Amino acid sequence: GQGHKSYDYTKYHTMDEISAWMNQMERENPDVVSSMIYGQTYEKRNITLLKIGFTSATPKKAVWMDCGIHAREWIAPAFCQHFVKEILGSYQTDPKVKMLFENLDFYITPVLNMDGYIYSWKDNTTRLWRKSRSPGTGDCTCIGTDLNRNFNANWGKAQAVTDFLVAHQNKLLCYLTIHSYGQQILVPYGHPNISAPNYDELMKVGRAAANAIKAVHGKSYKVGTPPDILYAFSGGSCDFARLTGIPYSFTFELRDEGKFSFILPEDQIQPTCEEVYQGAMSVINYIHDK
Ligand code: ING
Ligand code: ZN
Repeated sequence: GQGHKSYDYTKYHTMDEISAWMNQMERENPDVVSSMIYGQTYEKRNITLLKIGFTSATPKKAVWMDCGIHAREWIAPAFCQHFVKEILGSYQTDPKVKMLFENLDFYITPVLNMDGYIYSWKDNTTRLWRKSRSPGTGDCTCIGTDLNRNFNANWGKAQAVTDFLVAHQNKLLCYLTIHSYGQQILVPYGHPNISAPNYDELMKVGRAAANAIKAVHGKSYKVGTPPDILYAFSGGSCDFARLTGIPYSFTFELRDEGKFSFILPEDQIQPTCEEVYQGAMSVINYIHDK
């Protein structure tokens, strides 16, 4: 029941390495980890999540986490891997994590936009790729769909997640989607004219997470809706999750504030993951205890 010792969590990894790592997590932790394929990318890769928790005779509530909706945000998949490593390394000794494993299932997708992620690793000219690799629609001959603008659109290329969230909406308590950069915790909605029924509570939980983050390495993460602290937009996964009925839905924008932007140096992987782990756990412990 330990995270793999020799995997280097302080480096960015290729899709092949991450896929091998996922297999390894499952192999080494068969009692608490199972993988599930829930869709296919445009280039026919299997979109796979890790389901983590104790098996239970009674239905459990669940927490969703996806990383790597946007290809160039390499710190996001690195965070998902760090998070999995941490919970697998501590559930046997840390009573709080053990309790989470008893009462919740984690559904974690380390790289959602696999095609885009692989493309962003190709060479220097593709490193800043954001979108998927599917052809555009209509007149557009360009390649790529922005997966964080296509939730709740019928032709949406984010269909695999949409279907999963709808199919599991009754058990999902919490939706976390990990992006970079900007150091923000975003709460629904991205649309400027609507607000979530539990907006006040979402802000309270978000602020507690930001405080937990700040306590680790002193970094400030802003909390608010996208129109309030970033920009208005529609079709985001965080909005879709909240509209579907998942009560706690957050977008985490990890480091930095713009100095290195998407090309966050590898020496910031570990501190970023340490602080955001505490932020995510602050949210998860709140919804668990509530
Ligand atoms: N940022 C998000 C984006 O999709 C965002 C910001 C998140 C806006 C949620 C609205 C809602 O543009 C990144 N870095 O992708
Ligand atoms: Zn993003």
